[in-house]
Amino acid sequence: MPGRIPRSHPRYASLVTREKLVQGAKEGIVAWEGLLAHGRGEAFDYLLGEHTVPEAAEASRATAAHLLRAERAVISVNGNVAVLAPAEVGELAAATGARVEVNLFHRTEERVAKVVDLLQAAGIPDVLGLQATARIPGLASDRALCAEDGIFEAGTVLVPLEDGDRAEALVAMGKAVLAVDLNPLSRTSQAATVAVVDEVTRALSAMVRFAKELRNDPAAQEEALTSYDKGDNLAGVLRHIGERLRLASRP
Ligand code: PTJ
Repeated sequence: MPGRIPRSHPRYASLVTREKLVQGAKEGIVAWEGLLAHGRGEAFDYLLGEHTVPEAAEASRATAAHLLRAERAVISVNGNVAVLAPAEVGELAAATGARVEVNLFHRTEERVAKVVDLLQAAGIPDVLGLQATARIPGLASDRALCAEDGIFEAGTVLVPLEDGDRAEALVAMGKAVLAVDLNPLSRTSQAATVAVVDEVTRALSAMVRFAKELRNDPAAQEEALTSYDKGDNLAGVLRHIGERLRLASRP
């Protein structure tokens, strides 16, 4: 519980975030494996300096432009994202007109229902995912189960904290796949159309700000899309990590 963590602790925010996820796991919202995934994310965030690097902001701006221009866009939500950033998911859906769908890797009907409830309690009205009416082709895991009028038919899908298999399968379906993943080397980051290498709460907040800024400005939306180059962007992120390691290891 956050109450047990002293506010004076130098890593207070990080400990509170961990506690939220542990509590979410105890309540059956976060998969136990989600705790391991968070640890991996934290390690990359540490290497990045625990802030949004300029390349991540640029990728979040391109993501906002994609969502605004899409005819049908869906924000895919798993257990970790639901616990860490429910308000931000709702704000981004409202700002862009995207729909929200719960899609789980470690899927049980009970956990889907709990995640849907959490998102509805956060004020998101029309959450998809309870009825799995379609399958993503070429994907053996339960991640393939999705809503026909949601992820299956969407042209654009935002996939925070994704596993690489589904990102690749969605790209193979011809969709624009917008990923948020702190690991710039993951298969998800490599496969995605846009790869935002940032912590999910910071990334979604930035996307909300950019969506509001770009909403009535088609020329700026176009510029956000054309100026983004994924290869250059990821190379820039890796340079930040390399530079931090180089400085820290100077004798
Ligand atoms: O709720 P479920 O059943 O759908 O399961 C969700 C997890 C996250 C367990 C599932 O999608 C999974 O196993 O994911 P992976 O393959 O472990 O990948 C998660 C990626 O997210 C890793 O590359 C992490 O670095 C990254 N990550 C973890 N926490 C964050 C993050 N990226 C951004 N923000 C975070 N807070």
